[in-house]
Amino acid sequence: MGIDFVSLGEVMVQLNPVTPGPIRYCKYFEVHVAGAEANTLIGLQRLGYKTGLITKVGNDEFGKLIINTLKAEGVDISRVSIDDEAPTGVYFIQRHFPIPGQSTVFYYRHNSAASKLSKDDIDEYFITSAHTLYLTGITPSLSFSCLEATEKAFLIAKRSGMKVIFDTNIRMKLWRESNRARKAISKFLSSDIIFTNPEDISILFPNISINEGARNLINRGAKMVVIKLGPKGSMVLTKERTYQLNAYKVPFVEDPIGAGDAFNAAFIASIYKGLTIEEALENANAAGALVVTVRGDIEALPTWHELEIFKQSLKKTFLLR
Ligand code: KDG
Repeated sequence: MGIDFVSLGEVMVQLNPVTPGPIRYCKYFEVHVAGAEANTLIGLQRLGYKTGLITKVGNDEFGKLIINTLKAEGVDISRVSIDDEAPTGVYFIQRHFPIPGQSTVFYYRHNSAASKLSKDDIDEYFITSAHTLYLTGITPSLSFSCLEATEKAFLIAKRSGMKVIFDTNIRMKLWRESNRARKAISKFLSSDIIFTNPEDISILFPNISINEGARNLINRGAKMVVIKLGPKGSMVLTKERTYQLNAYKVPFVEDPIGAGDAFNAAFIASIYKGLTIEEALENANAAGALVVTVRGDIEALPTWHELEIFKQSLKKTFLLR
């Protein structure tokens, strides 16, 4: 079948206000399609890889929009199913309020079609047709059946010798209690590459320092632990050493949501292309920086050529890293 990366997770319609500020005053909203796993897969598509997604959408207009979008981006949609009972998930974004430069999400996804994903949707043949399984901590938080589906995909991949990449992506609005998040996410920490951030590490390892927590992840078998520090840049830990790179400084922030997924796609694509960890971090920081300058998670995901133009343009101006 020839796909490189396979994933499972919810894709939603994102309603992003044209104006910043408290959402109750926002009159006009743009419609975007987004979801952590789909964002990264689309990022990988733009960087030349073939991807496939297992998901469920409602039998509604938003579901049709999501299918059309995934298809247009080249993602294999043969395992996207339609649930006749439950609706497609939706979320709203509030931008630049109460913290300028930051966004807040409001989910309308409880009992959504994707939350009904279950073990039965995990097709072993489809999973093993890829060389890498990409998962995030969002899918297991959606429902018990989603947790079971994620575990099944993980076990199939591990058993068949595939690579597994996992982003901890702890969304406390979904987990509600850190104990629940910790218990579920711990099941996936023997992945080959782990993407995370200091907040997630402190939820996973509450009584130790961030550095020790990150080291714990290496001790559990991860070959690389990639720590995203937002505007402060990013780090990679391997068994042998630590790498760190400052972020690109962009002239303005439109909406930072989705930057982490863009970062992941560029990092993964760079490593799989044989680039060094330093080069991968630079590309990942660049892709993340680009995405914060545009509303929507997938629109500004760059191609290799666009990444180069972006990096060169920032190097040429006084907005140095
Ligand atoms: O990483 C960006 C995602 O968080 C956003 O698109 C919404 O998938 C989403 C989620 O579950 O929070």
